[in-house]
Amino acid sequence: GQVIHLADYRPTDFVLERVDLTFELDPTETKVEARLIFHRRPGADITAPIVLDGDELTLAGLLFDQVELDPSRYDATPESLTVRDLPESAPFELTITTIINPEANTQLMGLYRTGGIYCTQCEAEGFRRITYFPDRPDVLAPFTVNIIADKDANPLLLSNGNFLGGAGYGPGKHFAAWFDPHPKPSYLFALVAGDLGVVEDTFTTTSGRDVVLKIYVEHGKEPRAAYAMDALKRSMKWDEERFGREYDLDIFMIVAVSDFNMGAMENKGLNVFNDRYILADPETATDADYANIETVIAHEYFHNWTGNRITCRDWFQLCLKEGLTVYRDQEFTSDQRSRPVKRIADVRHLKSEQFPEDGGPLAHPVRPTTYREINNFYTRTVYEKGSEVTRMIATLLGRDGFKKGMDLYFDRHDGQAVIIEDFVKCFEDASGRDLTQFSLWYHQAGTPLVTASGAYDAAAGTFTLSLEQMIPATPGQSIKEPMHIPLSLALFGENGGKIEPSSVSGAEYAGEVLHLTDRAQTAVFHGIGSRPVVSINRSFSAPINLHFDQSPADLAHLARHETDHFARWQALTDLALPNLLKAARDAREGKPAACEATFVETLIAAAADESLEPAFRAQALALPSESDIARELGSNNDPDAIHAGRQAILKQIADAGKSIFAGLYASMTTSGNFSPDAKSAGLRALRNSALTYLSYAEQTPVRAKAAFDAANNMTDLSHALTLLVHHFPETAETGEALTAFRDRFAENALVIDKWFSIQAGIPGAKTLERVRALMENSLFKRTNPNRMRALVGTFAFANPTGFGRADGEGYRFLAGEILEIDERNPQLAARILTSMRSWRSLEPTRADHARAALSRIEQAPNLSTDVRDIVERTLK
Ligand code: BAL
Ligand code: ZN
Repeated sequence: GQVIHLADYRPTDFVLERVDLTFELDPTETKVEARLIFHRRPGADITAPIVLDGDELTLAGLLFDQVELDPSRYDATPESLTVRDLPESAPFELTITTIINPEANTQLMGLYRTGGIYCTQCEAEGFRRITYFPDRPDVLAPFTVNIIADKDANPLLLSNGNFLGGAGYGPGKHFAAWFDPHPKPSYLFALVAGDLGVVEDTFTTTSGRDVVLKIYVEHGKEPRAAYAMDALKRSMKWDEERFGREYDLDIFMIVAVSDFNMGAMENKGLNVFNDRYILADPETATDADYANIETVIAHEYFHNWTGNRITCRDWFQLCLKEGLTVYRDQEFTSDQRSRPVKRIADVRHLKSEQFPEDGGPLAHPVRPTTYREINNFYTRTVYEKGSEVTRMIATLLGRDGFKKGMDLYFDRHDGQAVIIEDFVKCFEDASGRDLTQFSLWYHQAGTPLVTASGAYDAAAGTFTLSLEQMIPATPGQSIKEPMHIPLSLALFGENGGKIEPSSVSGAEYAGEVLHLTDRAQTAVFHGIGSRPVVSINRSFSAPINLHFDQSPADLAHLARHETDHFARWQALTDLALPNLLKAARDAREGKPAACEATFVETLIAAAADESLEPAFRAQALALPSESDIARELGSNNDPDAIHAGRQAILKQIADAGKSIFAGLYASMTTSGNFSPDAKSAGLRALRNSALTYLSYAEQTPVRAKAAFDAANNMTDLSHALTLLVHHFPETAETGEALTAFRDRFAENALVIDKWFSIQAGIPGAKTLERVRALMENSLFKRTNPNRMRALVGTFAFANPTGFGRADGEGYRFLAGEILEIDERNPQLAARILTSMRSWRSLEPTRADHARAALSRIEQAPNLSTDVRDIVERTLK
């Protein structure tokens, strides 16, 4: 694959007026007839041929205005179809026939088979595996789709838009026709055919349109789609209330499939989902599963406006729809659940996934300017940092200003394929605020580092805050400009109350937001009568690393008195981190860990504080992860020492808080029937966190095994199992629990994924042997992406001591797996390979092993573009 540059963008020479597709479905020989009506774009070169995209295609027929085209007028290769001598301005019709093999499509891009049904995935460039087409997001047209198939095997024939009609079609066959009136790019095309069960409901929009809602799942699984349906209706309502966005077709369908590369796909009117984001019941789904379902349902639904009605001009603009839509789904969840707890969870995720990306060889701007393989840009940076950038616009403009900008965006660009600059302009026009400097957030990669120091002058009654920003060099960007960093900031007095400054000089400060715009800036807060404790970057208003040397006493003060609960959690984390870093260093030198008393006391006080939500307290007790500690340490990392140090700290907290944890374990119970709501989930989270600490204190699997035996929902069951397996792996209790779990859920693929991933996460060098053995287990399925991610993905991404064992065998194992997966499913292989992105921060011996494993991949013949791109960038 060659490198694609944003600067090379130009519109197509031909405008696509409409698309008429006919599929004659067959597992191995599906015939696709595409009738495409084009005209030459006014002003385009009148000699230009039309060049359509293909991927592994064979042309089986080509008509020009219904007449067979002379071979001298076209060239067809698997990758393109070029037609010459076309009319200067009159519309013309190309009828293209291709024969494709869904059964053999193991890439899961284009039309493929999963669980006996036909389904499609076209984003980003899958449609070109179905037929020759101008397969780019700025080519929009209305689609008509006719589907012909065996009636018995495929009672269900679905595509985008509204149902036109259907009937018998010769012996044993039938057909259905669909029409989508909303012009759309090919990446939003979908087709599903097969035999599935359905859950139905209806939704009436504010303007009175009745919409039929259908969720299709495997027969027998219908009851497990109830929560997804509920989440869908709540999403539809919320988008009307918060963003004024109504649904625009007569029907909205979701199909759940078990083999899917992504989480889900927002095809117009016909979302296709990885079934893990649809299926849930108390027996088989954890609270996290329910929360994920709610999020993904909302996310895909919200794309109907941010992505579908207004789409991207080119794939460099991916954050235009993804960053914005993540922001919208995060806001939805915040409104449905607890805002601070959601913010804590999102920031944890951002720091553990996006920060390492932004700080490593795969770093790229939110709006990149080059790519080799677009599949590799569905990244945490485009999605989650993209959301943070949108959130900062909302912070800069305020809730009303942001709403005005969004309204303008919907008004101005409905039906268009646009770029980030169009989006930002709407907020500038709506607010009058210049966002030129702010826009650097889209263009400069790397996590800014803000260094702060404060000084109080009692005589002058001033507090002086000195701030400096530094944006690290990233691949292709060595020099950076200072950014506009909105820092939510407040001052707290000794009694815990807020101190309001009489004025602030040296920086814009309004609505409790301080605007850092220069490389170095000094803000002076006037009218400060006593020494303040300052809280910076409250609610994580900017996605930055903050270095601010605050005393443990000041952090403890914020942990008790901050009105922003996210900032309380941040203060607790800032208290924990130095202890964890020191423990890792001590463990490396064979010294015992020692934990600061202020930290332990403050943490336990927060855990016991009944004025705080249980879910918040559980988040506080979940200390920074081993990869968080590795990121803070930065270089020369030894995963074993980090693990040992963290375990030692956990043990000290467990011993110090034993009676508190025993009390929480006894009292944090839910009553009545299981409910997946946020409050009940919070109780379970805190109770399970208490169980973990108690087990650390007691150092026996007895309590965890009792919890496993008593569990009446998957949250408690899988928590107890994880505790047993990760901390007491060799005990009889653990062996029994693992077997019981497998036997009970052998028929449930999503639960068996948990069985695999829990074992893949066992700390320590021995886990690799277990992973290898599990790959031979009869329940293991190489071809299923969820299963592969559960075992190999969890091992590589979430097991620093197992994957990163000192002899390098984990990296060599991964290299072999990547090469094998790549032959079948390059997208999946490339994704799992990104687990190597932080290899340079390892200590030299491990880093050498990692480099060697990466080199082995790099030198393998026949690598996909996907894997080649990742491995070359990772090694560079
Ligand atoms: N567009 C790909 C899946 C998603 O982000 O919704
Ligand atoms: Zn999305």
